Amino acid sequence: MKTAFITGATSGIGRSTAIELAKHKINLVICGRRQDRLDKLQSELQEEVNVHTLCFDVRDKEAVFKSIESLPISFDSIDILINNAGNAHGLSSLQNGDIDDWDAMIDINVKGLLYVSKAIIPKMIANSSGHIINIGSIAGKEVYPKGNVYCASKHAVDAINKGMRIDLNKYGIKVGAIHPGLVETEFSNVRFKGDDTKADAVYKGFDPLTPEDIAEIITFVVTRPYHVDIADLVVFPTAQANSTIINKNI
Ligand code: NDP
Ligand code: 8X3
Repeated sequence: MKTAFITGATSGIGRSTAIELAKHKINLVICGRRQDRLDKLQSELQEEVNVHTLCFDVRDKEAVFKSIESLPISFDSIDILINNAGNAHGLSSLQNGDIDDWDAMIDINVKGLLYVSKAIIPKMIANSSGHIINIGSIAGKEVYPKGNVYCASKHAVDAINKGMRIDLNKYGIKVGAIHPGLVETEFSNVRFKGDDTKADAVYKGFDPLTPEDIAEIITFVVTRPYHVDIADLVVFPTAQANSTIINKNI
């Protein structure tokens, strides 16, 4: 049985991916900062597969490496890494931007992804196999008004994804990114700092993607035969044409 390591499994896309991969009998290491949610998900899934929880902040370099080193032997060999933890913090013009929000987005979405990858890649190289899925965003392909630093962080994920694939290719490790458009999760609650009215408005008037939609796509990607590497995938809800054009009448 394979083992998948999922960051950001306490909510949204990461949580749904854990549920979907469990249906495919893939053992799980689920990560996040909220241990109560990790425990709940573990108890929901552990009848189907083996589940280990790791509670750490991806910004904390030392905690990332210590947590991953602490994995019991039965979870030590990671076949699939899903670099999903991330969020937007704020939506402001650059001149009005909050420096703490910038730090959070760069530290979590970019540096956190790198730390986790750095801790896991040596195990994949030693096994000459592995599959890394980086969750980017349409914000990594386009820049939209007031998206500045979040878009920059996701453009960085796009570049890191491409760089990883070049560097890991010779070890037989697959690398690919999935770039969703609007997915209804806790993403906008985090972006708008708990303002549910603002968050809900983002998904009103059209059918957004669900986290299950993305989880099914991730599952499709990681269950392809070895010779198939889905390298880069943009996924929109049908009502969305690009990062700014959303048909709210359909
Ligand atoms: P959610 O807010 O629902 O989930 C975010 C997850 O990331 C949570 O499990 C959270 O766990 C984890 N996380 C956030 N900060 C940290 C941190 N410092 N350390 C460890 N874990 C952290 O949002 P989504 O599911 O939507 O987001 C998942 C990914 O998808 C993100 O990378 C996001 O940028 C991307 N994305 C989302 C889109 C959307 O429209 N929703 C579209 C395109 C991309 P905890 O708080 O427990 O630490
Ligand atoms: C999340 C999608 O358009 O809100 O990455 O930035 S968007």
